[in-house]
Amino acid sequence: MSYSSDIIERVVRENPGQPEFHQAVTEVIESLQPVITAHESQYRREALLERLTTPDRQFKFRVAWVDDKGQVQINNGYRIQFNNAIGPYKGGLRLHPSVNISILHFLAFEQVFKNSLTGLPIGGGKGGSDFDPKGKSDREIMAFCQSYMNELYKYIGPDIDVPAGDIGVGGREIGFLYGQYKKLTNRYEGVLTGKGLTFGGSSARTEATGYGLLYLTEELLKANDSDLEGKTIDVSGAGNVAIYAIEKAIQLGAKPVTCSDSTGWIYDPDGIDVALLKEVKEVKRARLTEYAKKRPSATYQEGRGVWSIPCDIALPCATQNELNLADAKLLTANGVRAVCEGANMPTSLEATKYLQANKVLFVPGKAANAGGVATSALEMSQNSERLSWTFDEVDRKLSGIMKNIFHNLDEAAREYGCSGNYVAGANIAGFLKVADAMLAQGVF
Ligand code: NDP
Ligand code: 2IT
Repeated sequence: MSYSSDIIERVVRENPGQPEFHQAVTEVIESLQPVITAHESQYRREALLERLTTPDRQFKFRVAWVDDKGQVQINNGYRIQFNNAIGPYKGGLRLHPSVNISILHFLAFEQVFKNSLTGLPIGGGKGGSDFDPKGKSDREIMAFCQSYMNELYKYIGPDIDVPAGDIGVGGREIGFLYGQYKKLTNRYEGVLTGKGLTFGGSSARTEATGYGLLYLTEELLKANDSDLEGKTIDVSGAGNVAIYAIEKAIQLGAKPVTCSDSTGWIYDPDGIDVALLKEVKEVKRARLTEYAKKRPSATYQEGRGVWSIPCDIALPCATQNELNLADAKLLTANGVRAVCEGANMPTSLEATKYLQANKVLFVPGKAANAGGVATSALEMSQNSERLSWTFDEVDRKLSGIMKNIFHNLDEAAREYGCSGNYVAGANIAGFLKVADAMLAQGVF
């Protein structure tokens, strides 16, 4: 059996019942084939891929908190420290009822390659809880965040592990988490990113993932003799990534016409009104039905359906496996030119293969959404030098980083004989740096 198949089989055996983790590992290991073939005997002897697919350590703990009725509630809290070969563990915290060890393993594993692609010195980690923030009061959110940090603070630090936001974790939650870390440790330091601008946060971190997605998409189109001007875009999601992807797409001359949340979706042929979307989602924390009520050109439908709207570019920005084979076929039949992932692994393996086989330009999340964590790394730099940079300074750096990422993965794909396969390019470029650092640092 090949070394690659051995590794995939081992991960499945060692991590039963973890389909998302198996999916992420399969995608990466299959596309690393040309590199593995070239170094097979060394990698086998060093057990490099076994080590790369096994987290350094992981924590699971009880999170108890009191709800507004005085009832004690219990959730599972997690933090996975996957790999710190090139820098301190870095990655978001997800609060969603679906959170489990499979989802966190996949996210932390992907984060290792993504963080490497940014060119900045950050390793990979991820954490979170099955706590559901929907419908909770601010006090309940604070009670949960404080209790979660009561355990998490033991494992993190500005040179150890630096968490940030993800699904269900934005500025409000990071503020509560930071306050509790400070209370417990009596230290004022850059242990979390995505902080408020008055206490060490970076300008443009809120916008960074969505803006970065569009900077990369623009570069991808440029390299393929096209641009964003006048292009119709399908976006899914209506959270942090989706909102700022829509905002930047409009600024760059494109027309995003859809967005979605977990209960329904909007089609707005006049183009999404991003100010209204922010008001509904960021200020009122309401459902998308509120958007449709205030916007005569928009229609709202229950369930899922954004990929049925013909478009030039699709940007999945909600969650994993939200774009399946049937969606990929429909998008292709409707003439889609490019799919760039704003979310982590939103496209199923079958859908990815179908899009690639049908010559749709496809950039995986670990490259396309790396602007968020890259800007988090810029926040760490600012915290270390106890200075803060202007919005324009950060935004310029972000744009440069995203362009570099695209060219690095484009070149890696060419070098290894799979030109235009940006999945392989991203995995190879991300992997080589981490592999080199692991081999240089010896066996552990
Ligand atoms: P948010 O919590 O801000 O928004 C998530 C959006 O996706 C919401 O509109 C949510 O709807 C919708 N959604 C639909 N179905 C689901 C589901 N099954 N599970 C969770 N959400 C669902 O999260 P972000 O925008 O921050 O994250 C979106 C994606 O981008 C995730 O895959 C995340 O890992 C990834 N990402 C985020 C980065 C960041 O900096 N925030 C950086 C890089 C990647 P509803 O409101 O109804 O729940
Ligand atoms: O998936 C991701 O890259 C994030 N949620 C952002 C992580 C970070 O540390 O900013």
